[in-house]
Amino acid sequence: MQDIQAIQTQLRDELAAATSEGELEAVRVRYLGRKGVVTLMRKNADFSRMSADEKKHFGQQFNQLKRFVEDQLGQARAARQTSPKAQASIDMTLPGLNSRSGHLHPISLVQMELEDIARAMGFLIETGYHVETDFYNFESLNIPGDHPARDMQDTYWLTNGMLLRTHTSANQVRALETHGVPLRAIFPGRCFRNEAIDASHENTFYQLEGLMVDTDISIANLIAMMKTLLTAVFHREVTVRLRPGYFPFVEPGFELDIQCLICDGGGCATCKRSGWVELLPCGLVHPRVLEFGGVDPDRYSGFAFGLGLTRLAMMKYNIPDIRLLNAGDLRFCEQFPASV
Ligand code: FA5
Repeated sequence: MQDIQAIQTQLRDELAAATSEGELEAVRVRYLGRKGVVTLMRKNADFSRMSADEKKHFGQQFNQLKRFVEDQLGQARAARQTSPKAQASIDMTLPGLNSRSGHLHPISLVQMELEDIARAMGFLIETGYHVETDFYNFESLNIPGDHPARDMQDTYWLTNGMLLRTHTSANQVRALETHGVPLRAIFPGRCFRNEAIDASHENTFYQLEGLMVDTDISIANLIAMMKTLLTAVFHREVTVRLRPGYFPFVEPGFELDIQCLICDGGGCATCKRSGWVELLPCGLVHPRVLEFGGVDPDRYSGFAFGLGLTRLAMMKYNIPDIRLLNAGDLRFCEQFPASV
C-alpha cells in the first residue's frame, strides 16, 4: 500500500512538472511503458508465494493504480490543450480547411425534375424492386414464355428463377393491384440488361415509367403528358417524332424520338449518326395488362410510357458517352449542381 501511495505522489509531481506534450509522453512511458513502474510491478510480482486472498488483493490494487495513472495522464493532457498557453499557439487568422460540397448526379437531377412535374400533375411516385419475378417483368405484360418479344431484352436471371428487372414496366401490374383505378403514377428506377456496352448502351441504366389509367384515356392525354414533361425538362421546345412501335403491353404502341441535342440532328456517336435519339416508347395500355391488374378493360383505358432517363440526362447535359455516367469520376460529377 505504501509503495502505491508513493508511486501516486511521485506521478502527480512529475505530471505537474511536465511542460510539453513530449514530457507528458515521457511520463507515460516511465509508468506504463514496457519497462515502466506499473508494468514492472506486475511482472515482478511473485504469485507463487501469495495466498489466494493476497493474489486477489494484489490484483485489485494493481488495477486501481493502473487506472489512476491513466486518468491522471488523460487529465494532464486535456488541461494542457485548454490552457491559455496552448490556445495562444492557435493562429485564428489561418485559412480554414477546404470543405467540398457534394454534387447531384445528372440522372438524379433529371429524375428529381421529372418527379416535381409529375407530382404537380397528381402522379404517385414509386420506385418498385430491382429484383423482380417473371410474372411482373414479362407474363403480366402480355409477354408469355415463348413470346418473341422476350428476345428484345437480354435478361439477367437469378439462380432462384427471379430476375433483375429489364424495364420499369414491371411496376405496371403491381401498381394496379396495389392502388386500383383510377391511377396516375410514375416509376423511376434502375434497369438491367445483358447488353454490349457502347456510347449509348449500358447494362445498368435508368428508366422512368409513366402510367395513367382512368375512364376515357386516349392518345391525346398521352401526347399532352409527353410534351409537358419534355418541355419542362429541356426548358425549350424540342423536336420530336412519333413512329409506330411494337410492345406487347401497349396497343397501339409508339416510339417517340427526340432530335439529338448534342449534334442538333447532324449525326454523332450518341445518336448513332442518325440525328435522332430513341427516348420514349409509349402507347395505350393493352387490355390484357389491365385484366392482369384486376381492371375492367371495357370501362377503363390507360396510357403508359417508358422514358429512357439515362439518355434524357445525356441529352439535357450534352453528355456524349453513356459510360461517363457510371464511371464514378469526380471530375465528371463535380460539373453538375448540388440541387435542382
Ligand atoms: C421498354 O423498356 C419498354 N418497357 C418501354 C415502354 C413502356 C413501352 C411503356 C411502352 C409502354 P425499350 O426497350 O425500348 O422499351 O427501352 C425504353 C428506353 O430505355 C429506350 O428508349 C432507351 O432510352 C432506354 N434504354 C433501353 N436500353 C438501354 C440501355 N441498354 N442503355 C441505356 N438506355 C437504354
